[in-house]
Amino acid sequence: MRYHVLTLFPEMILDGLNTSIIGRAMNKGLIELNAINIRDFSTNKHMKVDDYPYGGGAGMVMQAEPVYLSYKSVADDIISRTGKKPRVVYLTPQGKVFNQRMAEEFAKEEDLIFLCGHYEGIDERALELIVTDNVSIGDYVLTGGELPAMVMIDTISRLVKGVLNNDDSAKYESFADNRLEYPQYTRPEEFMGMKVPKVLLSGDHKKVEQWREEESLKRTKERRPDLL
Ligand code: 6GU
Repeated sequence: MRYHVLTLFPEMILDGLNTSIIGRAMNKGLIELNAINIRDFSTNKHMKVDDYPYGGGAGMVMQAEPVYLSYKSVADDIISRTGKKPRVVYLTPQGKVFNQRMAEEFAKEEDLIFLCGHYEGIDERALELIVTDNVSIGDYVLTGGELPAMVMIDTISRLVKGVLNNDDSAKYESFADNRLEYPQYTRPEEFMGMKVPKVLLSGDHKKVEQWREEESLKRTKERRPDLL
């Protein structure tokens, strides 16, 4: 899986994803992360990438040209390498709300381009030319698309073969069956007077599995009844 992130803050993307499981996956070559600075494609002598909105109003709008040129710089390579146009995800609160099913769909791609906006958004003409998917990560407003892109990359990457240690752990975690995960415990057996549920110490795998299923369902009913 190759991710290409078009952004004004490439260091935010690279610094945010070089740790822990995703960092290890990059070192192992299972995923590749390419952060492209849109500002590098400004043709303005001051490296400007934004301007006032036509029609007036608050804030600045990212200009079409540097966004489009940054896209071309990666898309042309991808097309000549794979023979097909990559999906381009624009991170926007106006998009479809991201979920695990969408992550599974995106995980099938070889290359994904993420376009991160800032200020009051991006000139609609650039979006019209390049964007294939508008995606939001929830109903609240962030200052830019970088955190949402990182959220998507993290979620998609753990579905890529070899990224998680245990090949099975991707399947059995929250949302796999629209159920939340069961509670987990580790040593010691007693902490602040609280004991680990007896069944987990019993060594009876059948019983453990049954208990976990019950807890999973109980937790989902309590915390996320909307999933059932
Ligand atoms: Cl994708 N972008 C911004 N700016 N805010 C958001 C979002 C995206 N998803 C939820 N809020």
